[in-house]
Amino acid sequence: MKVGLAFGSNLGDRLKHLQQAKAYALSLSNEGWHVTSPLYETVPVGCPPNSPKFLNAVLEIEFGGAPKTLLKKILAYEVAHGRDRGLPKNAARTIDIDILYFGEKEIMEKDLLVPHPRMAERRFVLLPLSTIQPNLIVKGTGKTVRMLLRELRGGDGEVKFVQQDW
Ligand code: PH2
Ligand code: MG
Ligand code: MG
Repeated sequence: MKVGLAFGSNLGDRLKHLQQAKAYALSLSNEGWHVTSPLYETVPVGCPPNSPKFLNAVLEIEFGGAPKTLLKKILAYEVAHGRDRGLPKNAARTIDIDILYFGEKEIMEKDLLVPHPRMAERRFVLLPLSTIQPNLIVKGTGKTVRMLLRELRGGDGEVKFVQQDW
């Protein structure tokens, strides 16, 4: 199944955290298949005051297992790479990996909502995603990534291109 993952880091060596997470995601993907967005620097959205800026990117992999299996692996990876789950909501983090979509699946469980419930409102997700999946229809909205991005008005924070390859 084609799986979209969003990466974010705003603590420590942000680029290194994203690069390591990408290597991990590739290790989960069938034959290492993947498509990667460029890297963006983004203003924090819904984070505590004075939070540092993020680096964000998205990735698509081909995952053969179940969604819950992937979720467990991701959460374990985050904790093993310095993520402190005891901090307040949206506190600065070394690495955040979110499942954006999992093929065409719709999952509504208390620990896993797919597609990601806030992806349609987040420029820091939609802009990177539009570089790899502009015509993907986001379930629940009936709209493509490109349409959702166009509809976003200001106020959702700045998203600046950093580099193509990372
Ligand atoms: N992640 C959040 C909350 N706010 N803002 C930016 N710019 N980038 C993120 O990755 C991000 C955020 C929750 O995970
Ligand atoms: Mg997140
Ligand atoms: Mg997360």
